[in-house]
Amino acid sequence: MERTFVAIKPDGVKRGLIGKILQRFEDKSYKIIALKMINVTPEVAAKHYEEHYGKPFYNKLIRFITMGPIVAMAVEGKNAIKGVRHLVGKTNPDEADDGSIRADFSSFSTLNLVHASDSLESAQRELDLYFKKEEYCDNYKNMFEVVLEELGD
Ligand code: FUP
Repeated sequence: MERTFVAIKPDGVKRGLIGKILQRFEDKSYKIIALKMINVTPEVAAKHYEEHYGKPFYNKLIRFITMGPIVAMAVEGKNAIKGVRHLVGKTNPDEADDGSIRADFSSFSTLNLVHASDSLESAQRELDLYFKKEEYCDNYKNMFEVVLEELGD
């Protein structure tokens, strides 16, 4: 199982889409093992987006992610990093596959509702940036795990 970091960005929170977005991950049998609403500080934002430092859209990106609360979560599942990014859709909502969160709910590149880690390394780095060890609640089985266990998998 892989763990990935997902955030519902301030546009998703402000637009009242927290429930609908969370539902997409639950519907796909991913397991939410940490969840909290937080205001991202400029320091955390800079660490999160350090790979984009100096790019033309960087300042706007930092202003955007710090403009209101986000919902941060740790999501677990089989091939979760690739699978969650597929559910989220391409960066530009105009290019995202139909049925993805970004295609269905957004039409602006900056206001693309969700962040999801793009590799195992980024996932670990981002999870460590947002969550302390004691904030994980992975002491339960979701239905997917229960069925797999019944199958003897
Ligand atoms: P993604 O992995 O799809 O979230 O996209 P990136 O990590 O490449 O970019 C992070 C955020 O920067 C995007 F969600 C939106 C913003 N961005 C722009 O505003 N313009 C760009 O050309 C690229 C990214």
